[in-house]
Amino acid sequence: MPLKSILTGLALTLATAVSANAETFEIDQLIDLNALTPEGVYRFAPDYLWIEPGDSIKFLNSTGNHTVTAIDGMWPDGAERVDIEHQPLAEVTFETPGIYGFKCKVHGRHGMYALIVVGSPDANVDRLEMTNVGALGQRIFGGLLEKMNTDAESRSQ
Ligand SMILES: [Cu+2]
Repeated sequence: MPLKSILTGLALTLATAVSANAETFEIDQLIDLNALTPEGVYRFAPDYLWIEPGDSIKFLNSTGNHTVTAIDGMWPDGAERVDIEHQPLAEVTFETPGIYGFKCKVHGRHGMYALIVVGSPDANVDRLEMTNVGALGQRIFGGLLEKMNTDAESRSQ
């Protein structure tokens, strides 16, 4: 077999392997009147995920009052912004590594925020600006970034 076709075959095998490993996750949007804390009432579930480049997330229930919206200052350079409204299901594939901050435009003031890490936080961890989320948002993102740091430590071992 000529070398070129061997290499082409290898490249195809690798591409297939990468896409075969891509995973799809789900994030639901809830109004939970039985929640124990005010910020638990309106929430993304889960509100934190670490995924790999090429993975996808299905955002559920952006109907009625919920949105899935990129937060200015908490988004990697070059990554397409997300702004989902009035859709029962929207699937987004994430390719650009970094930290992604999300809010619900309607319930952000009640603490409806989420944090997603794609691959590694390094791209924008030193440039996160949380000036747009208020004191409650900063407290919530503080907790989510702690989860991220714990994950980063366990992944580096
Ligand atoms: Cu909402």
